[in-house]
Amino acid sequence: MEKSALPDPFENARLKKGLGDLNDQNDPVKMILRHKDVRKTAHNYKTFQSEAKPGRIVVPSEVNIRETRQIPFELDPPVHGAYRALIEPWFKRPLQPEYTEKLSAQISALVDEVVQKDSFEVIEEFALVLQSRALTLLLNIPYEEAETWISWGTHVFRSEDTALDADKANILYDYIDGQIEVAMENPGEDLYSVLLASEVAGKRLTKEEVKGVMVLTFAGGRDTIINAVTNAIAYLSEHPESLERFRKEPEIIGKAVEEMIRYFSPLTQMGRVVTEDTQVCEHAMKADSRVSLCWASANRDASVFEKPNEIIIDRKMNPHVGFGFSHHNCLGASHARQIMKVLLATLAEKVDRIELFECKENIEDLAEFQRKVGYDYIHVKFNPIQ
Ligand code: EMZ
Repeated sequence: MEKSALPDPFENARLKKGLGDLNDQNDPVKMILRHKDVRKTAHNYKTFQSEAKPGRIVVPSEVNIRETRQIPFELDPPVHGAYRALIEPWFKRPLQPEYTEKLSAQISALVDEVVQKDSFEVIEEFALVLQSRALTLLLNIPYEEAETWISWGTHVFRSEDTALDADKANILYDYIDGQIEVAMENPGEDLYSVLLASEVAGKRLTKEEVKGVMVLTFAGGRDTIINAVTNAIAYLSEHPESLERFRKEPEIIGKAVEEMIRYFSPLTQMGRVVTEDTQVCEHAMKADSRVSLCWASANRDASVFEKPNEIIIDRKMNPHVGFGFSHHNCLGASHARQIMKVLLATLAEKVDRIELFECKENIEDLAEFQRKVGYDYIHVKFNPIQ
């Protein structure tokens, strides 16, 4: 097996039952595993809600480490739509040419930094740095601020010892509270200031609502982007022919990004809370119980994807759910896609071959299932194009 492979642990359960079981902090989760069921459930926000107690739709549940409602993520229609409409244009800025140029300059500089090294660790020295620097563009704040976020490590709620680290979460909350105060005293062109000046249904956003958008922006795009970047580098180290294709046919890069997002599925699953007695996959579910939409499993469903366990770098039909589905599709998707496109193009331009040395897999423990999501560490060398 290739070191860069991400095996599919859900196949058996998906074929046999379509469901999986997870006991998450005594608040069990019925995992929905088939592509069709995942999409159907995601669409039905009335029976499967996101607007539950803050933190409860996340798996593992964050109810014990978070009170702030993440917006628009933890709202449902119709309220969801009003917030989403307000926030969405800002999160589409990554599609503007000036944004892409700045992102390209950042990523080029970073590749130039590491390309000289005999070996470097991708997560700490590359992916975390890349994600943090790119976030300064999304927030429209000074580049130097990235240093603070780099010092927080790869996940804002998770540390080495625990999946739900309250002390770590408080660092983020206090930081955001502080930044909101700064923006109130000294409004600028940054996301905090823009949100503070915005209205939904004729009412100014409250500080708590602004905090809700900011927590989502920091938390949702952190380990997900870091894993996508790291997994892409691991894959390319074992598939130099793909780098070669990006050089010769740069027009396939968009498809390659979608295929990587499908295959890596950086976010394994997202929960919903059941609002009334119902059924999923012929299984009775009680009101107030939890289900999850397992994007990672749906993305390997052989009834939808031919050769689901292979990266087909220019896959034509690719209805993946790596960025979620329906109303709650990923707000940061434009930013994430742009990062991945620029990354692949920059590597193709500057790197001849990637050598992979030692690595340790990061396995997400989902009781019944063990899912590799990326690495704890991975050492590589970029051999430059001469
Ligand atoms: C939440 C989530 C959003 C959650 C779309 O995903 O990402 C997770 O990484 C965070 O822990 O709070 O933001």
